[in-house]
Amino acid sequence: MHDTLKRVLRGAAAMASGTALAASAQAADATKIANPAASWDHLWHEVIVDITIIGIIFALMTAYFVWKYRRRPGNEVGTSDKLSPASAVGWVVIPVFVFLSIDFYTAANGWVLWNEYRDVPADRLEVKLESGMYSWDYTYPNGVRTQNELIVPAGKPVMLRMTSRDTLHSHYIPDFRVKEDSMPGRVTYLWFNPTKPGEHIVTCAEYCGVMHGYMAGRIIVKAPEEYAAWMKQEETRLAAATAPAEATPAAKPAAKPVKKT
Ligand SMILES: [Cu+2]
Repeated sequence: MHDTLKRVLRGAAAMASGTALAASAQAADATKIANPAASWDHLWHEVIVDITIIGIIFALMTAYFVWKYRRRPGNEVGTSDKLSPASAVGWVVIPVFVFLSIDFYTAANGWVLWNEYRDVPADRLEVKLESGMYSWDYTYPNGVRTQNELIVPAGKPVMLRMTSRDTLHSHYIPDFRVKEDSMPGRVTYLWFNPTKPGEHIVTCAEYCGVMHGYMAGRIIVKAPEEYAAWMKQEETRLAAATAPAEATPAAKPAAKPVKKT
């Protein structure tokens, strides 16, 4: 509870002043969240608890009033007390403050988490992503490229720096609770922390054309040693493909340009 209170206060401060935001972005301390998926889930559960409590209060109040003001035999005519202006205002203002405070609480928590999420851990694997109709094209720091399949090691945060070669797309990885638009002329980013080997779906979350629904990919998380072996193999393949032409004098010139994917 103490932690939550601190988060809310920080959120309120951040909402109150843009300079607080800038200061927190420049803070020297390391990334505050290790696993965005867990943090977003935590926020989601908070929202669920909030709206469940509000929902139960409303349901009980409704049931009570339905019972209290039920129709009586003999078409009884009720009498009502006159509401003073002060209590009329009170009946409006107090519930509004109670429910708005819950909204602000949730909004402040979301704000804090978003700011923390924008800080990416320094020990990350950074991969470039170019999206296009209709594929996800990943380029690793060493030049290795993959299409519609991002292979990453378990236990290391992964950051995607994204752009688009045609229109607006949105790289969505539901399992990791992260989604970010990729668009022409701008570089955006997202990050996630795959903790154990497995496969996860990638899907385009922004309608981008007639084949939008087929723009699916996969994140394949491998154990670190398996990832290293895969990467070594890809590096060898890349080196062979980009070897200088004079190294193989017998090779015929390519008939047509190799189409990059
Ligand atoms: Cu798309």
